[in-house]
Amino acid sequence: MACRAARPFRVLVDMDGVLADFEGGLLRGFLASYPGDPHIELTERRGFSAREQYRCLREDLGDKAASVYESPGFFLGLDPIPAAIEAIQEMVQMPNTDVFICTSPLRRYEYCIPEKYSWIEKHLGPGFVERLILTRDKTVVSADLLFDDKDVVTGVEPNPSWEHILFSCCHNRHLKLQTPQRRLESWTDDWRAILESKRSR
Ligand code: DGP
Ligand code: MG
Repeated sequence: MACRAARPFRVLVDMDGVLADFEGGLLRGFLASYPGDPHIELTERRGFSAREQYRCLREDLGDKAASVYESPGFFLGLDPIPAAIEAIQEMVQMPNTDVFICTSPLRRYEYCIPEKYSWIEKHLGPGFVERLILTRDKTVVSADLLFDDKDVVTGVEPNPSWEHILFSCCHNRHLKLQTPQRRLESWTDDWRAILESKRSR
């Protein structure tokens, strides 16, 4: 019987909150568009949905927050998360390692989707565009690791193949993890050790 070689180690890296600073861009855009309204400082952000937290602050603010990230230019204009570009460039060079960027588009996708492609090309180069996976359900994508700032990543697959590493972001910093869930504080932290420990399991 023919033996199949083991496939390369596969890593999924989320985009918003992990590579691209969605929260910083939202606050900057909100302050520029609605200077007279109350806003939520990044240190006060709680929960994945900024729209929901703004709505709780005042009913009309949820839609105003959404209008910021649904505007043309929002996704393309996001700053990279510190050290993210360097980390992903290094990760992709690692032997026996496949890296993909796995991100969920907005339901109102008309600006979001093309701008996500353009952002990757702008910050990581045209070759990286081949690595972009857009899906509303990350559980159906198979991999060894998923770096993602969303505290709970769910979908139709109850047992995703990847281990979710929670990437720290203003909205999840206060959360206490359930063991054995692991966290990466930033791209200057030891992400290489996480890959190595998973590889050797
Ligand atoms: P992820 O791939 O998990 O990083 O998801 C990012 C997507 O979620 C991106 O399209 C923006 C969207 N998103 C982020 N915050 C909110 C929010 O407060 N409300 C809604 N509806 N979408 C949000
Ligand atoms: Mg994210």
